Amino acid sequence: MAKAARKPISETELRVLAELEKKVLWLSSWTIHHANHIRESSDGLKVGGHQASSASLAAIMTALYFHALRPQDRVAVKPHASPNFHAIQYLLGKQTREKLEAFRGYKGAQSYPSRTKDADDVDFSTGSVGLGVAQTLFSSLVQDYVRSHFPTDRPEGRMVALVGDAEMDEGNIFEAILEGWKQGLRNCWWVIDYNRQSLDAVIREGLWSRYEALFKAFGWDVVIVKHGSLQEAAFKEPGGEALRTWINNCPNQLYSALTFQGGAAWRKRLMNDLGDQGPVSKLLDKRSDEELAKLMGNLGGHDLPSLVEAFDKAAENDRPTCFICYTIKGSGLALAGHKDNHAGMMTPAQMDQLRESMGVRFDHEWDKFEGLKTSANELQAFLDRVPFATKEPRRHVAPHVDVPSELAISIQPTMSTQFGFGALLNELGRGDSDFVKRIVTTSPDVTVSTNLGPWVNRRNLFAREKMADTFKSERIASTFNWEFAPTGQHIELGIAENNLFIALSALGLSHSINGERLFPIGTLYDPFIARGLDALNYACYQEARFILVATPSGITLAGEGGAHQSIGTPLIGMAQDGLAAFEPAYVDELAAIMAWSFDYIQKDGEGTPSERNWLRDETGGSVYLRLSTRPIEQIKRTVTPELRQAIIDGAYWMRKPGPNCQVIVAYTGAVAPEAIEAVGLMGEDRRDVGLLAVTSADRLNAGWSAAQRARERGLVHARSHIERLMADVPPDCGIVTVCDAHPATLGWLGAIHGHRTRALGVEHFGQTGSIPDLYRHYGIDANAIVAGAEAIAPGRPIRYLKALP
Ligand SMILES: Cc1ncc(C[n+]2csc(CCOP(=O)(O)OP(=O)(O)O)c2C)c(N)n1
Ligand SMILES: [Mg+2]
Repeated sequence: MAKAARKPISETELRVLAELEKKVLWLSSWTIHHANHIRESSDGLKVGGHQASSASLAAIMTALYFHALRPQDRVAVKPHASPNFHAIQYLLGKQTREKLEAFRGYKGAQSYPSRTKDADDVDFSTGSVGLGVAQTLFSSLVQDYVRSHFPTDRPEGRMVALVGDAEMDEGNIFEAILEGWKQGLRNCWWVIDYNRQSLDAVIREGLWSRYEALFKAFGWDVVIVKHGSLQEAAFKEPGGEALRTWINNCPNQLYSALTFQGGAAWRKRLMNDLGDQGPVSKLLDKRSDEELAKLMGNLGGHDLPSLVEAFDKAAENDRPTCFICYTIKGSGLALAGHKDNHAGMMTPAQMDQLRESMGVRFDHEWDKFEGLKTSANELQAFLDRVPFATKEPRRHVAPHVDVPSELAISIQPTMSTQFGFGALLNELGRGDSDFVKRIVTTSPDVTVSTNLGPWVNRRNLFAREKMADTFKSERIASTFNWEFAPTGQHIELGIAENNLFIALSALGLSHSINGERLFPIGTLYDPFIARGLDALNYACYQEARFILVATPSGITLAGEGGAHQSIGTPLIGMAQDGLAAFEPAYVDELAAIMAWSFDYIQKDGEGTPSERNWLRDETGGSVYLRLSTRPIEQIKRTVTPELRQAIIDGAYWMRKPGPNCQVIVAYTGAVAPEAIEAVGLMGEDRRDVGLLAVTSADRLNAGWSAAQRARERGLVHARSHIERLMADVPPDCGIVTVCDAHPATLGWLGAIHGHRTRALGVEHFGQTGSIPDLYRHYGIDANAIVAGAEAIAPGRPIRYLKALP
């Protein structure tokens, strides 16, 4: 379909945009200055890294927010340009003066744009460089996924990242580019703030051409916005070409240094290098120092006409586009170009100079239109018409989707939790409910080895275009019949765990961004959580909702050995905010946890803790399941509602300790058989031994902390689940805890009521062998449990104890 010819921007609009750019620059600089020099700060911490970084993007963000963006577009703003974002939202009436005045302060506007903590409609949080950038790419892929499955007449949004040039050093960006190419990325813009400065340094020469080649290689359009309109006009004057060539050959460091020094320095240097007593000298002579500095600072990224044109042109199609915009860090400020300016702050005197040049009176610093030439009425009318500033909420709300309270599964006598997971999904895959249609699985090249294969057989791989499985059409027998289809419900990723987590972050925000609820399930090997840990943290920070299934785990994967053995992941599960971690031993437990999870990930209520377990279950969150490939004998039992609840709350007595109990064993996960065996061995010499099955150390611990806090605030009857379970354990009883993970996972249980505790677990890794070999080697087998019990619990020697290796 032919597109309507692009209408060039009017002179009036350009004039207003220039006024707004000035205002954005002023307000962002003032916000930081205010936080440092005016607001009383008790901690004495100054705000670095914002004034120069923000100034670098003032024009680009003005052109985007006040002109190019539409309400359906979503943006990840370079972390240190957060003051610009808040200033823009302030001008648009979506940010308050109070929050700006409290920038970086308690409940004030955040230093780095925060989707959850800021009140002015941040689309994607940023802060850890590189992650927000990749998030835009995956959000675009998710938008395509959602539109394929749930057609809508809502307009397609564009996902835009404002990227620092040094931010491009982050490897996760490159992993994302590669994945985007595989998946047919569209509707994604990355605008690189090419100021050639990072935190520490001025960057290498010629980086832009590497970026250009790279992006083109992966199918992106590349738009280089190098010279502004003043420079382009000067190049057309006699002698102008010589100036263009000089600029093009000027090393980054020199350009920065001259920018910092100003007009006279520019003149001296240019006359030295280019002075010809002819046209070039004339070109320079006819400009005052100030005009010359303005000309040399007029790089494309600071020139509204060039930016508007570049954005308008690219908006004519949906191709992924990278804009390399030449800028000067600190442009328009006294800090411009200085290599130390990242943490630099303007002095009060410099700020006064800026105030004067901006025509801002004392005590009118926060006035929206102070010092601008255009009338307040005209500016306000313009702001009211800005497409991005729609009155409609830009965040969507998706209705709650009914999920089954129990999941069907036939439990085999011996089974692993990983196998159970595959079987549960396979069963779900037979269904056709709205809920099942909204499940989307994804995995970084471990779909088969984490047991998602049967599910994918039923539900297919997702691609915008249908693609047959050649093995199937050639009638070659395979366990896996995987076709790509627009209706497919599995997104197959390349091996890059960062991409998995950012994909989960994007899928897990679909309800808010696309208005369609998804139930994302991502699988990976447990040890490789560490590879994508910052991206996992990022996903949780944005309150994305997903289920992470990590399997296999621990030393229980035995023969795989070495770097495949995870030790610390349960501690990650406990420590990660926004993530409820479980490590079930039995498949019926897993089924109960998964059913609960589908509901939990949809919750978004207030954070009042429940009186039952002191967990804030109404706020919801994401879920991490640490599973195992170890087949273990399943327990024949009916999961009663009470048991189901206890499994979700984090623990239940597999064997309740009697009144004369001298020792209890608490275990989590795949070591259940060892714990059971040890309790059996001790039975002849110790009475009433208790066995505590822990399904979630994380939730037990969180509930315990919350109940203590509640009691400290006067709610004397507050009791968490674990406190109630342990209430009757006699005071002199010992506790042996055991898990295939760091002993600290359960070691804290003794602190609840002051029981002596021996925490068994894994502190070293890397050995290969069979499960019995390794459990013996690392001291988490039945004998080690018995030895631990004998060491801490009263009573006579335990007869079955063998010498420890
Ligand atoms: C993952 C991560 N590592 C380090 C930092 C600290 N840091 C903040 S900004 C920055 C340099 C950014 O340079 P650039 O992206 O070019 O932006 P500019 O400073 O030019 O605005 C660094 C290293 C961070 N925020 N995130
Ligand atoms: Mg930079």
